[in-house]
Amino acid sequence: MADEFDVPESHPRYESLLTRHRIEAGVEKGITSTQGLIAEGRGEAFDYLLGERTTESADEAERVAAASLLLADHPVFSVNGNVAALVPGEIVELAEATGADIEVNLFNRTEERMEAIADHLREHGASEVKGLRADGRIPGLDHERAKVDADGIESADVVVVPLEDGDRAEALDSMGKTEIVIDLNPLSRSAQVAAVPIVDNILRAVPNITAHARELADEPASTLETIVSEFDSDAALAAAEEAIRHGDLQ
Ligand code: PTJ
Repeated sequence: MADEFDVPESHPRYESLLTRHRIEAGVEKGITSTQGLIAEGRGEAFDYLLGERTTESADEAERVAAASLLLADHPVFSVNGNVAALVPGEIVELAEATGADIEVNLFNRTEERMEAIADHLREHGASEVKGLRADGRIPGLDHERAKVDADGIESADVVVVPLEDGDRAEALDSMGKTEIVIDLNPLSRSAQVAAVPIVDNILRAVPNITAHARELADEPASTLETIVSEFDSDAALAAAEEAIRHGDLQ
């Protein structure tokens, strides 16, 4: 299939077709798991119901995420097989804009896939990719899924966990991390435990967090703290659910 994608941007389903193409290419390249195809289908259904747009409340959550990352002592962006296939270059830009580390963390961990994802991220400009050392642990998870880097996710104060499995999101929450979750399903456990749930397609969410981070970069800490403290995660989840259940489909 290679990397070419011939659909014109004017196509009404351009973004959804591009997403499918990237996920399929990710599977072929050994980056994305076959379960990732199923996760993609589920996300696509929610995105369709949302109107395939960034809602006002998601945009607000993305601004809060940017403020939270800028305030963090040690922010880390966690990357799985779907995330690496969908937004590799965009993650590198976000990491640069916020000073975050990038760490590969897989639900179905194999050394081959860890290496393939790290290589893929380096090809897209990442200078350092964590996760391969695996000298830290997330308590409460089985051995393979608990593996993290001691100087990465284990010691992070703020973690971005997109398209995350609910068990791991809960375990990270129990470790006291501030979690920023990107997930199109507002009812998923990951979104429910997040300090900052972002109900948006990762394709739109990551570049928008970066844009907010660039805009907020020179603001004093007090302004960023106000943005974070005024955020209501329950209201954000309720707004997303309302948009999905009762939004106008075009
Ligand atoms: O690469 P691995 O081994 O770490 O595995 C990754 C997957 C995604 C397969 C694994 O974490 C998994 O099974 O996840 P779940 O439990 O299916 O959850 C994925 C969530 O992401 C679901 O709630 C989907 O609705 C959501 N999702 C899927 N695609 C997108 C999305 N959210 C935002 N943007 C998307 N493009």
